[in-house]
Amino acid sequence: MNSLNQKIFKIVLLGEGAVGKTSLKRTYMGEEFVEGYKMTVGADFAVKKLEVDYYKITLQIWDLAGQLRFDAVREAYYRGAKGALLVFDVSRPETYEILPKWSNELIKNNGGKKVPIILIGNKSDLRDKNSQTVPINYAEDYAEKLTLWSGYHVSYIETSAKTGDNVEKAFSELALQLVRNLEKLKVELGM
Ligand code: G3D
Ligand code: MG
Repeated sequence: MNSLNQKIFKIVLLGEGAVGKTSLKRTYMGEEFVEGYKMTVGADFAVKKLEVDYYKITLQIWDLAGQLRFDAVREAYYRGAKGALLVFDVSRPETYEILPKWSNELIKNNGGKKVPIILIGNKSDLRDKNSQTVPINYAEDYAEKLTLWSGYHVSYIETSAKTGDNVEKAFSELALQLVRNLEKLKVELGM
């Protein structure tokens, strides 16, 4: 493996407050799932290394407060993002309805550049306990819309940061999209 195959990607977690962004990041990083809601102040990031195909990938995972007050922080947050996990809470339909606001914010603050996105329905463990959950086919339809809009294939994945279900898969699926994108670029450039 040569150094050309080592890549660092900044990715961002997007979505309304309390959908589980910080919990997803923590679970993925192997940190304990903590009950007791703490607002993320400003932004912070975690670093995770993984291998995809022949690439050594470093994911810089940025996590921002859902709260919209910190304008300056938000701009720095989106700048240079190469991909995003767009997260809603399956048990709170309003967090699904507002997703377009987040995808538009991402593009607006990223120089108009569209990037690979994975749509995440988090808190899948609450599906059985709650009759008002967002239907899976709604989320799949929206992922299809995002695919047409962004020009990248957008998968829909249901996760639970609480049980850990599909959390690893969500991040590695995004990493895979980022690598495929690199490969596509190489072909286009005749490399
Ligand atoms: P945010 O970073 O998007 O704002 P947090 O969201 O990660 O802070 O999570 C908000 C609340 O949702 C927390 O609840 C957290 O424990 C809970 N949560 C996150 N992911 C899941 C999940 O997959 N399943 C369930 N059941 N709960 C989840 P509390 O009550 O601790 O404040
Ligand atoms: Mg948070």
